[in-house]
Amino acid sequence: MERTLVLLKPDASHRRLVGELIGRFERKGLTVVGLKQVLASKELAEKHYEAHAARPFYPSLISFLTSGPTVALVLEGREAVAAVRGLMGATDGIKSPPGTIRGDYAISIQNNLVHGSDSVDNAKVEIALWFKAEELTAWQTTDTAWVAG
Ligand code: IDP
Ligand code: MG
Repeated sequence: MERTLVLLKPDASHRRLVGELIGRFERKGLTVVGLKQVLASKELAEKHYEAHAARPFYPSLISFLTSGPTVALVLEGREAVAAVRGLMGATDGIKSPPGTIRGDYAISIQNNLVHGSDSVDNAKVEIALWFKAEELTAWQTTDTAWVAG
């Protein structure tokens, strides 16, 4: 089954939306196989967003990701990468449609509450960056067989 990395970024913690956002992913049908609260170091934040290192907003983005606790999750399910990206919506909260997490809760481009891996390959790299193998739980919900492959 496919896995993806989700980060509830520090604005989710500051705005006390962590439970609400985890609930959205659970209600969709995704399974939590990893979950922890992390106060990201500058090094971890820089590595996570290294693809954006040349962008003008990069220094601000690193300050943001280190400005409070991040809740990191590994979610599993059928097409988990696409499922999470759909629930997140567009990067800019204003352009993200209502019904998506960013469309419902974000007005900012930078402070947009959630990160989700954008491909299966990147998910593998990002999961390894944020989690040790022993922090992940291999398990299946009783309704797993109801979801066609
Ligand atoms: P994504 O999170 O929707 O995949 P990316 O383009 O990968 O968006 O950008 C990573 C993160 O960088 C965004 O989630 C957002 O926090 C921040 N970001 C992206 N573009 C801008 C911008 O133009 N100004 C400020 N921050 C930005
Ligand atoms: Mg991205």
